[in-house]
Order: sequence, then structure tokens, then C-alpha cells
Amino acid sequence: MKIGIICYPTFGGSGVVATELGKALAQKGHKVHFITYDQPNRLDFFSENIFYHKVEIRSYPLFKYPSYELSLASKIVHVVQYEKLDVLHVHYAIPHASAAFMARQILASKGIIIPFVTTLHGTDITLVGKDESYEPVVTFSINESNAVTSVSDSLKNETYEYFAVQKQIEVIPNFIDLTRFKKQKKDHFKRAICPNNEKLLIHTSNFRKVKRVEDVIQIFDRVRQEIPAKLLFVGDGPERQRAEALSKELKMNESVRFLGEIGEIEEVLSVSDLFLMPSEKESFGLAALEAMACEVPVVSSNAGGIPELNIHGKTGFMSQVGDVEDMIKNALLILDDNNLSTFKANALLRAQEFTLDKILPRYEAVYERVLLESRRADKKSKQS
Ligand code: GMT
Repeated sequence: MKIGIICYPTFGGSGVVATELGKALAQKGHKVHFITYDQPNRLDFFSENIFYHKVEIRSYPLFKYPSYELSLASKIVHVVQYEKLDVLHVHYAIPHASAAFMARQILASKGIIIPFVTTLHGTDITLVGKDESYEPVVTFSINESNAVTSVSDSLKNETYEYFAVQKQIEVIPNFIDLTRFKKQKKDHFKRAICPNNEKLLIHTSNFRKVKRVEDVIQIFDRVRQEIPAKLLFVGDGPERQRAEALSKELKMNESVRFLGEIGEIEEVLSVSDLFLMPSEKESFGLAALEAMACEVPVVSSNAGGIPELNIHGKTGFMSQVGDVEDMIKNALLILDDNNLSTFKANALLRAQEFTLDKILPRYEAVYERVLLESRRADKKSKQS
């Protein structure tokens, strides 16, 4: 199949899922065309089956705001026509689903039939999408998608709750490539960060408000008062500066390191003992799954789809959003040497339920279904 993938090329979860999915599809022999405004972060190698089409966003003195959506829709039209794509898969509804809808209509006027699949990832529904400045377009373009998938039951339910969506939504959870995300022996690295065998806590995110990074610092501050511990922050985003300021205020300079956006995240996860995810909203929690695959248990909130991943009392613990006291108690319980190895083993076992080989065929089946349905519908309309 020739598949067009539209996503945000950043470190965010939806971009990561889209890129990893595209890479896996390419490995299976599909031709995968990424249509994005920048080279996706995890797409930094050559593959004969992967193509990258850059969306050029032109500005013009009349435009106060450059129109990403129009440029994207136009680019999709060109790529589908030129490369003869079979199906489009858009990740994150805003504005990818409406751009795909527009492209599909334009192409239909030229006699080209192409279905599009929309995958809902999280804040496109739970935060940004339901804002009245976007809602009618989001509702319309979800209903107009040829198929819709969401990354958790929780996100599916929220979509039905917030939007007048009639379209059937199939839940296809996030997945993990265990050949990459596995515990590696990085003793030298561990010794460098934790020279006195301290326990290592880690938080990776895009530092948005919903991640509640301040909770991470509060949890760590109390943990380090009880046991020798260090904290690693990976990623970047709007809340990073505030987090750095707070950690300085709490005199954590020696204990906390901000690593920024790093590529080989599995290396730091390999030497970590506990992953912290106190998010206010989290449709699935891909970052936690990546940690679990590297045998790192998780202390998290119970927001959104996290309960569909983190098993309370087994792979980690969950608390109400903002219940920092409970999270501190849970973190200390897991980090106790009598418990840590059991939690680590359970985390890996759970991650093994979300492997790429289980998820990939489900997306392929969706593509095949929409392709068949749209060809049938086209044939029928030509006959009538
Ligand atoms: O975490 C983010 O804010 C990025 C966001 C995205 O859409 O780029 O991630 C969302 O999608 C991931 C992949 O499906 C999920 O694992 C994350 O839980 C989800 N984030 C939120 O719901 C906040």
C-alpha cells in the first residue's frame, strides 16, 4: 500500500506514534509518505520505502497568520496525485483531519478517490479540540473521516462526551518497539549520575501545564529527604523554566539534571528506578510505556487512559491528580529495596502487552477496510 502520514514532527507523543508506525509499515514493505512541516524527529535515517514531503508555509503581507491548514491540504493534494497514494492517516485532529477532508474533496473533484483515517491522540480532544474556537470543525472532520481510532477507551469516551460524534471509534493503543526500548547495561552512565548508588527518578515530557511538572519536583523533594536520590528531567517545553527555577529555590542543584530533548531516551531510562507522571490529562501515557519497557515502574495520576496502562500495585501506583502526598508514599514504597525488583519485572511484563507486532496489523486492517469501502462506494456512485 502507499500510505500518506500527516503528523506534527515534534517530540510530542502523537508525532512519535506516527513516525514509529510509519517506520514499521515501511519495514513491512509499504511505501510511506510523511507529509509534515519539518523532518519528523525520529526519522533521521535512510529507508527505500520512506519519503518525506515538506509542507511549505508561505506568508504574505496581507496574512497576519500564515495558513498551515491550507498549505497542508494543498500539499496533500499534490502528493496524492503525484505519488498515487492509496490512503491517508492523520495523527492529531487539529487541523490535520480538516486538512485531509479538504484534500479529499478537492481530489474527488478531479476523479481521485482517497480515504483518510484520523487517530485521536489526546489534547486534540481533551483540551484544544473542545474549545469553541475549534469544536465545530473538529466534530465535523471526525464525523467525515473514513475511520477514526483513539489511543485509549478513556479518550474514545471523552470524544463521545464532548463532541456530537456519531462515527464509530476503534481503540488502538500506543505501542512499543522492544528491540529499541529495553534495559541496556549502562553502568558507567549510572555511576556518573548516581556515584553513591542513589535511586534515580525520571520524568520525560513536553513540559506543558497538563504534565504538572511542579508535582514532580515536590515528590522528589520529599523522596530525597528520606533516601539518597537523584532526578532527571528529559524534554523541553513552556514549563521547563519554571521547573528549573523551583528546583533552584529548593536547592536541588546537585540532585536534579535537566537534559533537554535527547534522542536516545532508552539509555537514560535504562539506568532509572522510577518514572513520575503526575499528569492532569493523559490519554494513554506513551512516555510511561517507554519507561516500563526499560523496566522502570511508574508513579502516576489516574488521569485519562493511564489506568489502561499502569496497573495499581503491580507496575506502579496511581493517585488522584494533585495528590502529591500519596505519590510520595507510593514512590518510597516502590523504591524500597524489598519491592523494587518486583515492580521492575512487572513493568516489563505489562509493556510486553503493547508490542508493535500486536498493534501494526490492526492499523493495516483499518487501511484495508477504508480502501475497500471507498472503492465500493465510488463504483456504486458511478453505476447509479
Ligand atoms: O503529551 C502530549 O501533550 C503530546 C500529545 C500529542 O498528541 O502529541 O501526546 C498525546 O498522545 C500520546 C500518543 O498517543 C499519548 O500517549 C499521550 O498520553 C497524549 N498526551 C496527553 O493526552 C496529554
